[in-house]
Amino acid sequence: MRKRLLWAAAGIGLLLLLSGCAPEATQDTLQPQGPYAEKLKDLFIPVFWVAVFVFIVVEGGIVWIAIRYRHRKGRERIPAQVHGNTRLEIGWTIAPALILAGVMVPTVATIWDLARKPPDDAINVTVRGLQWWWDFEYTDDDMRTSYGDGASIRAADVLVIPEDRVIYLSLEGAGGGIGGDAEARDYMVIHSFWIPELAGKQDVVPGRTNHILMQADHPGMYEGQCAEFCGLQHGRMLVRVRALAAEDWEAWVENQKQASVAPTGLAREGMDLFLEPLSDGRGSCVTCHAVGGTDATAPAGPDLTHFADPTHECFAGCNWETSDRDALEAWLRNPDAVKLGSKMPDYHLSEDEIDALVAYLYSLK
Ligand code: HEC
Ligand SMILES: [Cu+2]
Repeated sequence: MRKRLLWAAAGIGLLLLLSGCAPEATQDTLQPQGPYAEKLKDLFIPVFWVAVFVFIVVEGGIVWIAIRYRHRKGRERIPAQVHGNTRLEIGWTIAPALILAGVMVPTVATIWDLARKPPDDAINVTVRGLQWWWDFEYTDDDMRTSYGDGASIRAADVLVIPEDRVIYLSLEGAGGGIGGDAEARDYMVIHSFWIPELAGKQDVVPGRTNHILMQADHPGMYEGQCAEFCGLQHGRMLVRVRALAAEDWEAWVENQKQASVAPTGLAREGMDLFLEPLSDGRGSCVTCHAVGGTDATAPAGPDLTHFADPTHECFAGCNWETSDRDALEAWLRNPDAVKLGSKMPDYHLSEDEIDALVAYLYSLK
C-alpha cells in the first residue's frame, strides 16, 4: 500500500516536471533575445545554483537526521539532547550571511544597471494597461501623426519596435478608459507587463509611472501576457512585441503617421455605421474608439486607425488573429459572448451591419 502511494507520488511528480518542458516555448526567460533580458538571465543562473547548493545542504541535513535518528523497535531511549553549541551557532549564522551578501552584490548591481536612464536615442513608448488589453503610445516628437493636430502614434495589442534599438517604456495603469471618467476609475486595477524574452516583469500601477528598458536583438515576434491578476479576463490579456528590421520599421512609422483613407462600397457603409450613432439609440462606436483622419477620436478603446495593418496581428487582448474573419464577426456580434465581462458592450448589430463594419475594419491598413 505504502509502496503504491510512493510510486503514484513519483509518477505525478514526473508528470508535473515534464509539463514544464516545451521546446518551442515562446515566453522563456532562459532564452533571452536582447541585452536587458540577458542581464536578468546572467543574474538568475548563478543565484539559481547558489539556491541549489543551499537546498541540498539544508534538505540533505534534514533527511539525514530524520533517517539517522528515526524511531526503531527496541530503541526506547531518545538520543542525547544538545543545548547550545557556540561554534555551530556562529557557523550557521555567518555562513548564510556570507551567502546572502554574495548574492546581493550581483543582484543590486543588476537592479542599478536596469534602472539606468535610457540613452538619448531610445524610443519612448507609453504602455497603458486596461481591462483587458494593452495600449501603446509613441510619445517621441518624430512619432507624430499627420492628423489630429499631430497626435502621437497609438496602437493596441502589438507593440511594434525596431531591432537593435533601446525602447524606454513608461508603464501607466489607465483604468477602463484612458483619461477615464468616474466609471472608468472603477476599472483602475494593477496589471503587470512582461515580455520574458526581452525584459523583466514590471507592475503597471494606476497613479504612478514605472519604467522598463527593452531591446530585441533580432526581428521577430515576442509574446507576453499580463502577469498580475486584474479581473475576470486577466488570463486573456495577452500581448505581442513585433521587432522589425530597420527599413521595415521606417516604413511602419511612415504608414502609422498617415490618416485612414475613406473606403468605397461596403466598407464605406461600414464607415458610416461606425461614425454615425447606430439606429434605435443603440449607441455609437465613436464613444470609445479613434480612427485617425475621422471624427472618431475617443481614447477609451483600442485605436483602430491601422487595425488591418499586417503588424496588428491580433485583436482584443491578442486572443484572436486579426485575419480571422469569423473571430472578428463573433467579436462584433457580442464581445461578452467571446470574452466574458468585456468592456465593449453588445450593440445588437445585424449580420448586414457586421458585414459592413468588418469590411470597414479590414480597409484600415
Ligand atoms: C463603451 C466603449 C466601446 C464602444 C462604444 C465600442 N467599443 Fe470596441 N472596444 C472597446 C474596448 C474596451 C475594447 C477592448 C476590449 C478587450 O480587448 O477586452 C474594444 C475592442 C474593439 C475591437 C478590437 C480592437 C483591437 O485592436 O483589439 C474592435 C474591432 C472594436 N472594438 C470595434 C468596435 C465597433 C465596430 C464598435 C461599434 C459598433 C465598437 N467597437 C464600440 C470599447 C468599445
Ligand atoms: Cu492585466
